[in-house]
Amino acid sequence: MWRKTLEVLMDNMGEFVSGEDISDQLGMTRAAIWKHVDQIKKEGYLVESVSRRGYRLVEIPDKIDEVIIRWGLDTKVLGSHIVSLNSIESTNMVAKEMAIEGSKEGTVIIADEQTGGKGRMGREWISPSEKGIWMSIILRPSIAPAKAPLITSMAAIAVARAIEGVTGLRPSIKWPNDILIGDKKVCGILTEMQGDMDIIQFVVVGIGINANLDLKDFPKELKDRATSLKLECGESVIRADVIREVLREFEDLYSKYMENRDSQSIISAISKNSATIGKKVRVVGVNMDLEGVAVAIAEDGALMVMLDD
Ligand code: BTX
Repeated sequence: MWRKTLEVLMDNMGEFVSGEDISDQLGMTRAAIWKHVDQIKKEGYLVESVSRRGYRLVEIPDKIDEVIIRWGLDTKVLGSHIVSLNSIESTNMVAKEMAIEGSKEGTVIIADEQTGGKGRMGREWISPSEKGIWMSIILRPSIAPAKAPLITSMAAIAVARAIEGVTGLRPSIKWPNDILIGDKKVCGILTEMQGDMDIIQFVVVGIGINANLDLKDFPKELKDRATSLKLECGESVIRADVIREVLREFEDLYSKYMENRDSQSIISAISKNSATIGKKVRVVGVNMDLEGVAVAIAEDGALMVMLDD
């Protein structure tokens, strides 16, 4: 219930609101409001209490909380339902369970910490507490499964744009699912889907962004291959600001694509920012191991590789 009081204080950020006004708005006693404010302070928000003037929210902490993320979020679908969790094995796992149970398109599951964060092909994704953005988005696009890689591409463009918008850094996209700053990984995307031959039932887009990790947060083997927004800009970012931007950019690309089914703008955006095209690559999959030069990205989001032969 304290979140209701927090919403009122956030709507009046920087201004005093009397306990009486809040209790009238929420239909609760002033004693209840007082308890809520006490809880809000314990949660790390800076609230001034001045007798006869009321309460004033002065500072919002860098927290993963649905109220903070929703604040000023102007998307229609993505983030229409947000579930924020403290610690969980993997947000993709929770999202898949929720999608199977019928959660609606645009649901976002986000956690402060993942104890078993997943990369592709069973790899591990390091997700320390309070340092990053570990989130999964449920989508229900009416497209053929073969087009699913486009969703990963949209997410990658959205993350790159959000990072640039919030920090001014210029990330590049390593096909298909990594965002780099320089040659270091700052974000990974894990798209998982369920469907049959012709139609997708749901897609879960898992996005891991290293927001405020310090060098000591990375294991030894990743120290020179991974980075964080904080390490690159020299100051911490407010994670909710980045999350809102990702949701906004992603929704923009996704809704346009669902409307006109034209992948060209996605392909050209991802090609323009590509850290892969023109490079020698080794493509390792479950049943393949190929080497060649990445030449282009195809209409369905696949990477076109020119093999030596
Ligand atoms: P990937 O398989 O492309 O990358 C995994 C590899 O990246 C690891 O083997 C390791 O070398 C490196 N790595 C691990 N953790 C990090 C990190 N924090 N920063 C940089 N490099 C790292 C990429 O898979 C897809 C990752 C998706 C993560 C999100 S978080 C929310 C959602 N829930 C979940 O369990 N996974 C997704």
